[in-house]
Order: sequence, then structure tokens, then C-alpha cells
Amino acid sequence: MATSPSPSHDSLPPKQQEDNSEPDPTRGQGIPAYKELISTLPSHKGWHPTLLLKYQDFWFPEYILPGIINLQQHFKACPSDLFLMSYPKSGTTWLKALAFATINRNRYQLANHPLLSHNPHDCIPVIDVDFASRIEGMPSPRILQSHCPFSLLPDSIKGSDCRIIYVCRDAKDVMVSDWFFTNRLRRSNEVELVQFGKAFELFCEGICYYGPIWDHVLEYWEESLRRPERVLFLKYEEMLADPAGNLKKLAEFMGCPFSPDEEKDGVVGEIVRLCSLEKLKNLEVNKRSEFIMPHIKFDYGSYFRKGEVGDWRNHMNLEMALRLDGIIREKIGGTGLTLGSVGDSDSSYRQPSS
Ligand code: PAP
Repeated sequence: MATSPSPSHDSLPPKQQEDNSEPDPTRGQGIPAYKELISTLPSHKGWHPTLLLKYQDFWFPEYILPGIINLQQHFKACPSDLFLMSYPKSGTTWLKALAFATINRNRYQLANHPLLSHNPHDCIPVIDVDFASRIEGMPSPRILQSHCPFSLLPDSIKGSDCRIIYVCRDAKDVMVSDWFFTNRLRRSNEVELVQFGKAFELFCEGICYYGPIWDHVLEYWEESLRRPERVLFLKYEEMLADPAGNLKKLAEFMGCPFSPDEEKDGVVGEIVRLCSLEKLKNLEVNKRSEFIMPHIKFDYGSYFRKGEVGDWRNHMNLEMALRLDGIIREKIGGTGLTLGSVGDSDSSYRQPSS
């Protein structure tokens, strides 16, 4: 970490635009809404607070899809860009905090670190939404984040030398995390809560934000096998088991490895502690703030919950868990990728309390 006085927080992108206005039929969030194309797509009520639209084999919330199409059609990557990619609820917020703290470690002192006063999502822009206004003037290398499936990325990302870091997580824990997140969103937007069983069914059908998860994960996995020097594939469970080891791997991949002196001085541990769930969850900024995407109110607290491996055991019965494992196995079996299964840990399985 920096030892000289911290400069201003000039590596932060401008805040996500808030939009409370009435829907404008010709615009998304400051971008063309691709209204005609979108009107032809299959839709589903799903289990989130907004309608889902199926576009190029994946389901997107209707307020995100214009941003995805815009990204596909107009985004120009720089070879030095670093992309943090994930299926939602797989460790995105944590990865953003770790990457931001690591790349800026000589810029900020711990006592006055931007992560103490900004949510990680405000430190690294989400390019699915409205990239133009948020990334202009960002210093190189730019760190950008998206949940966009690999197959939908523009050629300027897929075909360039920029690096991608993907984090995945056991689909059962993802589903449980998403269910809590969604119901928190529904509650704060005064929408009726969704039952776990209904959400589970739809998740198993792949009908969920950026779903199906198996195709999302598999696309990045296969790309990481094809181009390991350009795509780093991380697992949330492994990061929890060895945060320092995975942070070092991340730093090396990002092109800013920790020096022996930094390791001796405990910099790795400082970043791990700064970005830990306990630390971030208890910060005022992450307890209180809210932000508004078009017509949906979010709160930063909803990004921090338990952060445990195997929380699915408290919510799914064994039959459900085996069913979801079976779907995942069928889809990704034989690829060398595993995503956690009941068999890995069934000695600790217990029925959820009803
Ligand atoms: P997003 O894709 O909507 O940004 P994401 O950050 O990927 O969400 O997922 C949230 C999960 O990561 C939550 O898991 P849980 O519901 O099972 O608890 C959240 O608690 C966990 N999480 C958030 N920040 C951290 C962190 N610093 N360390 C570990 N886990 C974290």
C-alpha cells in the first residue's frame, strides 16, 4: 500500500447515472433502446422484479438488454483492458474490490482508501449498462466489469489481447444467493416476494438473469482452456479457501505481481482484509446507500450477505440439490470443469429447516 499521502480518488469512474424518469420509448439508459429488435424477442416474467428477454440464447433483464446490444455493437476494447466477468452472484463484488485494491495499491493509503467510502461497484464500471459515460478518461489499464456471456462479447474484446478474469461458483449457492438478492429487491420495490420453489424451477430451466448459468460458465471455461494466458478462470470456493494465494494469482495475471518486499511487508494480507466480506459489509457506505437503475431501486447492502460455501444446504432439500447438480453435470460433464456437487460434501448435508 502507498506510504505517501493519498492522492485524490481520481481513478474512480463517474457514478452510474441514476434514472428516475418516465420510460422514453427511444432510449435506454442514455443509449438507443433497439426497440424494434427487442419487440421481437421471447419474454418471460421470470422471478426477478423485471421482465426477462431471450436474446442470442441467454435471458436478460429488460433494462439491461439495450446495454448488452450496445456493448456488442459499439464497444471498442483497448489491448490493455482488464475485464472482470461472472455469472451474477458468483463473487463479482469481491473480485472487483480485490482487483481495484491490487492495481491501485501504490496509489492509496489504507486509512483513506476509496473502498472505505465507495461500494466496489462504484470503483469499477459495469459495461453492460452504459459504458460510454463511465469509462471515458479512465487511466490505462482500464478495469471493467460485465456479466455478458462470452459468445455475446464484441470482437474487439474476444479478438484482442485484453485479459479476462472470470469467477464462477457452485450453481446451488448462486441460486440461493440470487433468491435472497431478488427478494430484497422485490421488497424494496414493493413487489410481492417470490417463493423459493418457484425460483428454483425457473433457475433449473435457465430462466434467470444472464441464464442459463451452465452455458455462461462453460463458454468462459472453454475460452480459458483455449487461451490461458488471456483468460484466468477462478472459483469462489477456492478464493475463500485461500484468499492470499488467489490474490497473488490475480495480481500476476493482471500484470502487477506482488514483489518479495511487498509480500514480506504484508501487503497481500492487507488487501485481503480490506476486501473481506466482514470489512466491506460493515462500512457505512455499504449499509446505507441506495441507487436507482431505470425504474428499480437497489441498495448496496444487498451485495453482502453470508459469503459461505454450501449455504444451499439451508434452503434446498436433497432432491433439489441432486437435480440441479445433475443438470449441471449433464451440461458441463467431460469438459474438465466441476462446479461443486452434493457428492463432494454430502457427509455434511442436512435437511433445511422448514
Ligand atoms: P453481483 O453479481 O450481483 O455483483 P456478487 O457479488 O457476484 O453479486 O454475489 C454476491 C455474493 O457474494 C453474496 O453471496 P451470498 O448471498 O451467498 O452471501 C455475497 O455475500 C458475496 N460477497 C460479497 N462480497 C464479498 C466479499 N468481499 N467476500 C466474499 N464474498 C462476498
